[in-house]
Amino acid sequence: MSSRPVSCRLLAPLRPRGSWKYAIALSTCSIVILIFFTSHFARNGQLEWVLFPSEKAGVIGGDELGWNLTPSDSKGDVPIGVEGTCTPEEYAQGQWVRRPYWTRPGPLSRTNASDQSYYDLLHGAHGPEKMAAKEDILKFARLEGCASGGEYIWNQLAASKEEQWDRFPKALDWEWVPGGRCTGGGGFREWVVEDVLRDLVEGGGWLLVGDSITGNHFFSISCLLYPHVVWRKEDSKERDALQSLYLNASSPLASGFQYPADFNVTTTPLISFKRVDLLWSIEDLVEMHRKHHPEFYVKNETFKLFGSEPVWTISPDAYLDIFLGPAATANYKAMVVSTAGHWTTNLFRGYHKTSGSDLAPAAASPSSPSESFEDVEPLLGYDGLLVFFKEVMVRWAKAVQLRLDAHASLESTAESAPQRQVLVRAYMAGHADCHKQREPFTEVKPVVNMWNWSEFWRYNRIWTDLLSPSTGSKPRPYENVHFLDLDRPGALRPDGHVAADCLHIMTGSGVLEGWTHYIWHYVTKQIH
Ligand SMILES: *[C@@H]1O[C@H](CO)[C@@H](O)[C@H](O)[C@H]1NC(C)=O
Ligand SMILES: *[C@@H]1O[C@H](CO)[C@@H](O)[C@H](O)[C@H]1NC(C)=O
Ligand SMILES: *[C@@H]1O[C@H](CO)[C@@H](O)[C@H](O)[C@H]1NC(C)=O
Ligand SMILES: *[C@@H]1O[C@H](CO)[C@@H](O)[C@H](O)[C@H]1NC(C)=O
Ligand SMILES: CC(=O)N[C@H]1CO[C@H](CO)[C@@H](O)[C@@H]1O
Repeated sequence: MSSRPVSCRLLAPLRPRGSWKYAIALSTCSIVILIFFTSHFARNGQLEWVLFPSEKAGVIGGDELGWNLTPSDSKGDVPIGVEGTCTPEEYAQGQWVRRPYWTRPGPLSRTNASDQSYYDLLHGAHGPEKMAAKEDILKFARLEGCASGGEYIWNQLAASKEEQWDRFPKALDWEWVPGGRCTGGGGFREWVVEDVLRDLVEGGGWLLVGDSITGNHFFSISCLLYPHVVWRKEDSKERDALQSLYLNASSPLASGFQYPADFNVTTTPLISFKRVDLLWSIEDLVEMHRKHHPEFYVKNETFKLFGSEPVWTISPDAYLDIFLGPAATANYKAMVVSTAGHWTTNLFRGYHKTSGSDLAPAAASPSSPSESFEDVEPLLGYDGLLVFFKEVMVRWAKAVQLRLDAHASLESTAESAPQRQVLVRAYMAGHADCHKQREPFTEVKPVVNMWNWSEFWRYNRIWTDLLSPSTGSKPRPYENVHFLDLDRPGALRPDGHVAADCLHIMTGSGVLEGWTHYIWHYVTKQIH
């Protein structure tokens, strides 16, 4: 493993000199909120009222900031800075409802569980109930095709193994009906492909950053937006080369949009996928590990953090350069990241225990605060790896927010520049024996520990603690970095995996499509 010196610009802002800007932004924000609170309380004289985001900001009684004052007993704690009416938690608190594929226009949720219009529309017309050819899967999924093509398509659609065809069409007969305020009443945006494309063109696209599960997600989007997008990969044979979906200039929809200045239909992607397994480069992680955990190196002069498992991963600066590039090649508004699947003690071989299980908690070792590293025992197994994960993701969130702030101040003269947002999508565990499963679960079951999937929830917990506000009155710690806890719908779909394994997710079952639907809603409505 190389240990060449790291020249990572993101490590620099963590020095005290770099934090002033963030501190000023935070305190300015706090002052604004304080003044706002004080003036409203003075005007209304009602201290029990809390700030609550307007259901229709600026339409019914919204004030100048787009917030409404609503009695505190109305609806749970909605954090300041998260507008709108269908939070990730509410979306995820729904259920899978069986709706035969021929009664639905596509794999996505309607917002109204009792809406029968598709049944009415189709007058009971009945589609085939057996899969006879792999192409049938598109019919069952109600997809015309997928822009991201090749033979690969049949793996992503889970149709590659004939001996599993008896899973279909049932696996595509389920619709996610979200919970809370997302259902009925227009709380959750209805999926309309033209509206989605308009938002991607006019409001800015998405850069997806993550491992092969994010690759699954990207593929599914290429089907949802087909034939209005065309797929291209950067000119390189590398597995991690950037892949993008561009607007299909011949699509009849293409003439109906208002294109931002510098948008070029040929070169401005709507959605891109950059493979990055760990969110940091190997060199970054080796350097940070030495800094945070000298105890490993004191005990063992030949200690190595990484083993020999292959991994594709680069520095945050490298993918933020893509994200924040010029509109002609990068008109992105949102970056969606996810990681955990490669954070194993197999890749991080230095954390593997030579005896005992990596999953077992470390024996409690008495420690006194005055200890130097020579006395500290390295903490091995997942307990230790998760400590390190947390340390580097705290640095990641700070670094990303600082870079967004720096970029926003550079761009403050250009009025049309979108406010960039970074969304961290929760990581989802797989299901044991998934190819024998024929129905969704109605409640989440404990994860069976294959490939150390039983550890994934701990990575998600770290993101929750890091990115979610602890109370409704506290500003979010990283204003433009959000956590989307969307893993429940997928956790309820043991029947929704690809043919080759039980972690990757099939396109068309509604899980990946639901992520896309929710992210679109979140970016354009919740935090607009
Ligand atoms: C849901 O759909 C049903 C049937 O179309 C309709 O009667 C009902 O008003 C709808 N509910 C909401 C909240 O839109
Ligand atoms: C682009 O759109 C046109 C018109 O709908 C269609 O004929 C063509 O097949 C599309 N191209 C791709 C690559 O999907
Ligand atoms: C868009 O990009 C292509 C490829 O680089 C270029 O040939 C074309 O001139 C550009 N169009 C405009 C309007 O700038
Ligand atoms: C020291 O680290 C190397 C490389 O990680 C490892 O192979 C070796 O077993 C370690 N030695 C001890 C005594 O832990
Ligand atoms: C794929 C992987 O990382 N498997 C490991 C999960 O945890 C067990 C128990 O520690 C290991 O033996 C596996 O190698």
